[in-house]
Amino acid sequence: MLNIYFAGAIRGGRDDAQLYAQLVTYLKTFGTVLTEHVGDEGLLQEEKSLGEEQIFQRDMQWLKAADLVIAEVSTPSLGVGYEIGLAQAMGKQIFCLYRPGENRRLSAMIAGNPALQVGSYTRRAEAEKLLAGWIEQFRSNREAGSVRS
Ligand code: 6K6
Repeated sequence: MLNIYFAGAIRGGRDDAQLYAQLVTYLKTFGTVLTEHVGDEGLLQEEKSLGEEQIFQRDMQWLKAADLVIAEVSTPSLGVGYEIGLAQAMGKQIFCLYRPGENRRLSAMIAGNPALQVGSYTRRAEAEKLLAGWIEQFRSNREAGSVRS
């Protein structure tokens, strides 16, 4: 079973919250999504009862436990950028989904980072296709022993 860490903007902005929820639902067909709250307003409200440090410590534990990290990076977020950097330092496989928009451009720290796989999409179905392809690739690399488990 795969442990998936899904990252998406929280304080960075919740414009894509519904999309995160849909992507989390899709990802749950492949494994356990450790960070379901990122797409769930109800769960996120519960998170408010946790202190900031508790949130940080718990998310770090989940990041360590994750097999792969999927970040939706269309809404710029300090937290998501930080999670991506840490995941890279931990040697995790990281896949970034980006929806180009008129008034934004993806940070060069993500777009120019050869350690990340960044996929652009317009519609959710395209994002899901990218996810399915990445997860398939991750699984076959893991079976071949080229990715640590
Ligand atoms: C509830 C309402 C507002 O804030 C909360 C509780 N906060 C968080 N709960 C869980 N994970 C969080 C929280 N804040 C940030 N994160 C982590 O950072 C998530 O894993 C997201 O991927 C990322 C979002 O960072 P920001 O900078 O956009 O908040």
